[in-house]
Amino acid sequence: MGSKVYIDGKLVAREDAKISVFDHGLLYGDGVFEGIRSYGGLIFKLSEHLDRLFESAQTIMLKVPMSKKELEKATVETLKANGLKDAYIRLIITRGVGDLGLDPRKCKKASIIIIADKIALYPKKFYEKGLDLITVPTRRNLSEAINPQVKSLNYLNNIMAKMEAINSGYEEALMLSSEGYVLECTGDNIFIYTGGRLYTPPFCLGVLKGITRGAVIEISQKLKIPVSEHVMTRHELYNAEEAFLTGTAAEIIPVVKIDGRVIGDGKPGKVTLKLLSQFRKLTKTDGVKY
Ligand code: PXG
Repeated sequence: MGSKVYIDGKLVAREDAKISVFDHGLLYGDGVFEGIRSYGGLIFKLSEHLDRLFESAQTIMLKVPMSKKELEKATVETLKANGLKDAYIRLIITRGVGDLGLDPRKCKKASIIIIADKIALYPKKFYEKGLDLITVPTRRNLSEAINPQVKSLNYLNNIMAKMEAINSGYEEALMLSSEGYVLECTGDNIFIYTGGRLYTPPFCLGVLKGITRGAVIEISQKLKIPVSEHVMTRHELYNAEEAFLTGTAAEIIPVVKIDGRVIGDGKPGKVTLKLLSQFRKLTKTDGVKY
């Protein structure tokens, strides 16, 4: 059985999964998306992802031509059609077909695309040895311009940051706000652990409302580790006992060096590893079954 992609109510073969060159998703990055995972036939935090998708759409004034319930059904249908139990799911809503002008009123109907594929896991060494981050010159988008809380199809800000990290010989970039506060990485939120407490930047500074970030906060509360959403400069990061990233693809990745400063003892931290093992337990038991 070949793989199938869901486009506007139909499951089509991967080779035939095509959209118009006049779709404003392509022409202008006008649309929103989600990256979701399923683990052993359980879709992790699906309702949280659908809520975020609809919030992103509401902010960019894009009407999703389906209810959350219908989208959930379509996602399950796509996973089943692909025979995948462990998958990476990409849910995309584009503004739809318009003309060569910006005017979104020309786009009569948004398009819904659901791609389910095998998850490309990060190399094991990231988890065993930890990541080495570098701060990049490109600052995170201003909330007043393209709000980072909107998971839009325009990811150039993050791609530029990723490119700068790669050009400097690093795998991942630390992104700051225009004022120099710590925000997030190119596709992951950041946490530090210091003095018995976890700290992560608040949404209002301009970071994505990570679903994994939320799950880590939930786990920390169960483990009685206090968590604060806190404005931080790099000074706090450089002097943290532990640091880690959270994201759907990454889960929890330890950070052992930032801009040449060794974090803690330079090895993945104990609290970080504890959170990772609890997170992996959660993914095995929590989710929408299909
Ligand atoms: N910040 C940003 C900017 C993101 O794009 C996260 C944080 C983590 O959010 P979740 O909800 O996943 O915990 C993201 C999401 C990739 C990839 O290929 C990653 C994301 C989006 C698209 C692709 O690594 N990250």
